[in-house]
Amino acid sequence: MSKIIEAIIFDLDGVIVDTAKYHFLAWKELAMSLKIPFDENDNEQLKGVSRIQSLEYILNKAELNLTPLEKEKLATMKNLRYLDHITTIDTTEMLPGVIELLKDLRANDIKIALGSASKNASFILDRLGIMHYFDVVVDGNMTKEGKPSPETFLLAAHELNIPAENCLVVEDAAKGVEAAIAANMWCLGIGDTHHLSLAHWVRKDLIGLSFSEINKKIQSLQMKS
Ligand code: B16
Ligand code: MG
Repeated sequence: MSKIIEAIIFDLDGVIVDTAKYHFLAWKELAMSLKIPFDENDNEQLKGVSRIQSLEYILNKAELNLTPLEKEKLATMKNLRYLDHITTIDTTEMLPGVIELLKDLRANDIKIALGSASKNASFILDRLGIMHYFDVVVDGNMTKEGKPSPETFLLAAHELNIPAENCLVVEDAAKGVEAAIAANMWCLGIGDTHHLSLAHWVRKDLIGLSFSEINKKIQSLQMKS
């Protein structure tokens, strides 16, 4: 079979593992300590967004101006709370269909990368015991610009030595989809079409998805474009 897609770049939070709920709890605890309201809608805005940009979003809600050092302290506090929630994370928290897809991609000789804004990405992949599936891991420690900048995904493609147009990004966040499109890559959004309208293709989840289906879908999208 001829392959348009030679590499798949996975986002982490919300695609491989359901950690968004722990980010939410940790941000909510921090926001409450600052007496700033924070709800699920706010959390949706923070998906895929770096830790410091997320903090700035929360502080802006209360028009709080803090020094860079004060912000750094709050970001560290949030991360310690988040780490408390994820220290015992295990394979039971992986999202359905992920392992089967990773195995199928390996069997089809497709390169696999991680493209996450999280600075905790390697810790989480290790805890889940899936690090060995990844040819390349790009995380928040390696990039200057967060999503929607294409930097994360372009760096992953560069490290894989695969042209951007032969990469498919799998993302759950609107900002991540924007980043994939800006990188000139194909994008599969995971979640609801309402948040992910810029993606080339949206699925509810990864259950039952195989490389053969991905290849067929991208070929049909390419013919239409
Ligand atoms: P950390 P992703 C992102 O991961 C999360 O979606 C986002 O909510 C979080 O603020 C960001 O990582 C930074 O995470 O505080 O662990 O460095 O979705 O790009 O895999
Ligand atoms: Mg995500």
